[in-house]
Amino acid sequence: MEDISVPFSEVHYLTIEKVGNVPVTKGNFQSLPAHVQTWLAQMIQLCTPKAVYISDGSQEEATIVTKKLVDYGQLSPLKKYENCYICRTDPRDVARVESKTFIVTNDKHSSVPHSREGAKCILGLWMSPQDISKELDTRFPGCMTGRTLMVIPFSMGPVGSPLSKIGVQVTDSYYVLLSMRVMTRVSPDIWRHLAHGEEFVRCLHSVGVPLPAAQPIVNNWPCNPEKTMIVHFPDPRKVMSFGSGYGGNSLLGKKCFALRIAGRIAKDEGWLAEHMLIMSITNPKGEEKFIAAAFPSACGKTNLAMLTPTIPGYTVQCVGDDIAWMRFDKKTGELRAINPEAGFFGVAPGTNMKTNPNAILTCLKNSIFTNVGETADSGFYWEGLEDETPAGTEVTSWTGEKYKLGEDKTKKSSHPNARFCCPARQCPIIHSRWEDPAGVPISAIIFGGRRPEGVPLVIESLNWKHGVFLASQLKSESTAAAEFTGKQIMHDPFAMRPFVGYNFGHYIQHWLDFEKDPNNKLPKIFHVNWFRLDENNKFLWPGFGDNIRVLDWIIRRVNNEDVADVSPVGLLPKKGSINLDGLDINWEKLLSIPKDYWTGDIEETLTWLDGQLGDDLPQDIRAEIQKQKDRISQLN
Ligand code: TSX
Ligand code: MN
Repeated sequence: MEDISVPFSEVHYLTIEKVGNVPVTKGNFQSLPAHVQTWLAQMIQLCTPKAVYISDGSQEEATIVTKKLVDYGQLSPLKKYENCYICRTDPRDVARVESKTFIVTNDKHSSVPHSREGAKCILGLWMSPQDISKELDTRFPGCMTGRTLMVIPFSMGPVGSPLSKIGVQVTDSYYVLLSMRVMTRVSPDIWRHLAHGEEFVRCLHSVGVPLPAAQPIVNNWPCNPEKTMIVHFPDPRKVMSFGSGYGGNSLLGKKCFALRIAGRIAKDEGWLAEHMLIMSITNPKGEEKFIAAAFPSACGKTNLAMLTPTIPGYTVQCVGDDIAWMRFDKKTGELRAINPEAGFFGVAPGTNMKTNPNAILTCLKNSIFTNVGETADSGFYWEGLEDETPAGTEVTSWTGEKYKLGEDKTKKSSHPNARFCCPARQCPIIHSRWEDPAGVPISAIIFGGRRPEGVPLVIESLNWKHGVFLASQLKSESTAAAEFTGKQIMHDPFAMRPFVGYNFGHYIQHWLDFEKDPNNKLPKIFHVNWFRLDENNKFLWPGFGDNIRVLDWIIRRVNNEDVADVSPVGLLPKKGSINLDGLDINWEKLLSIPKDYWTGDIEETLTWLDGQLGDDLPQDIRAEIQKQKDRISQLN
């Protein structure tokens, strides 16, 4: 199979720049900062590409690369929209692979907690530097043979903001180049910000298929599933990812950098890198508040980030849908947040003009769709779009199967983890300050889970420590995005279980420590559950746009309105304090705290946290658990 690389072929061979014996087909290697050159030269020597290409992130570049990928057959245009493309992957490469995601440090317990014997730690995988070296030595040497090594300079966060961080990704995937352009800020300006030897996160990625390929390439999607491995080195701020071209495995700015590596940097520097959306809510009085919210997968985080309120007079604006970098302002004490990303990489199935019109409107141009279906008129299609697509429409599924909508209900158009990748600036409700280098001030932090039983619509924490406890015991009915299937309630503390780059006990302690600085204006912490069921398995809460009613109550609490009552599990809304106009809600069932359920749940939480974290579970959290136990025992 031919390499599709080297967009610029008409170069004068005699004048072409070389690194070692490898030609540079775009960009000027010698002009890069010296410490970047040093690292790149090592990567080039390791991966032995046939050419080096320095990306400038421009539209011209994207147009050329896109055409190459269309000619190769990895992308095809969705002609119904402007500059949109569909991509179908090798069906073996469709999601993040947690079992192959490692954190490497000299000391095991700076990466993972001292789990109790017999408890399998699911809060990160550690490997020793010696063992990982052996693994990497069987993968990276020569891995780009016959391919082009691309160099992508990017910023997480607005270029030049004091809250932003710089990375450079090396990759042999053009799909990654195009996606990184959407999800991060790729620009030659980055080089100026590294001109004085400034730190950057070193990201190396290879699909792991040197040419000629040893094995058949499926769907024109080179990957190496047997050897996939995503490796983090938090101390030297490095990521090495091999074998997968998909999402979080390959767009290294996102989960690898902005959560795992940045989380560790944040611990060292005294800030927070969290799996949170950022949104603003303006009430009918014109008062605006920003909130951050963390949910495990399959809870509709992107839908909440772009909510369309059902009650008049409220406005929601979106700052980000996945990651928040936050720090307490030294002067004012406010918690200020930026969205380090520049795009949305959202789960497509379930997204439609009812559940999330703003997401649909965001991805009608300049977007890439991966593992979705395609309609005969060259549009996208996925499960959830039934009501917006005429029955009888012919669909080609992500696996290439053709069928007519409505004829065979067992046919699936899309992989459950199919994604849209679109620029955030196209979102109709993107906040005017979404790229404010100073960030936005956060008034409340919300945690949520998919909890079919026992857990009320909303709980306010009693105080900061109790809030950190609420986040530590976060659980949710399981997800489509990870490799776990079946309906189980899984622990996902802080919605960070797959994304923490260091010892989870230290992570919880880091959160607790923010209380120690009296200058910090600590936001109130809440827990929400849109997913409680009644005895007939019917949702007790309409969710979606009606969630504004809960957000409104949360903002009242931020303003210290007297609308909450103390309960053993936290503060609950007083009856009548949530606007339920026009809804038919069973308040008692939605807000009840059944003693049996909570008695069992707190016991299970303690067992789980103690098993996972052992002596790394902070004493403050043990104390919160004991206090909550005592309060629950007094329930009727
Ligand atoms: O995203 C969701 N949100 C948050 C929206 C801002 N979903 C979809 C979850 C999968 C990603 C929800 N599903 C929400 C919700 O608040 N609530 C539910 C559960 C639900 C589903 C359908 C109905 C009601 C609740 N519809 C009817 O009862 C008609
Ligand atoms: Mn996420």
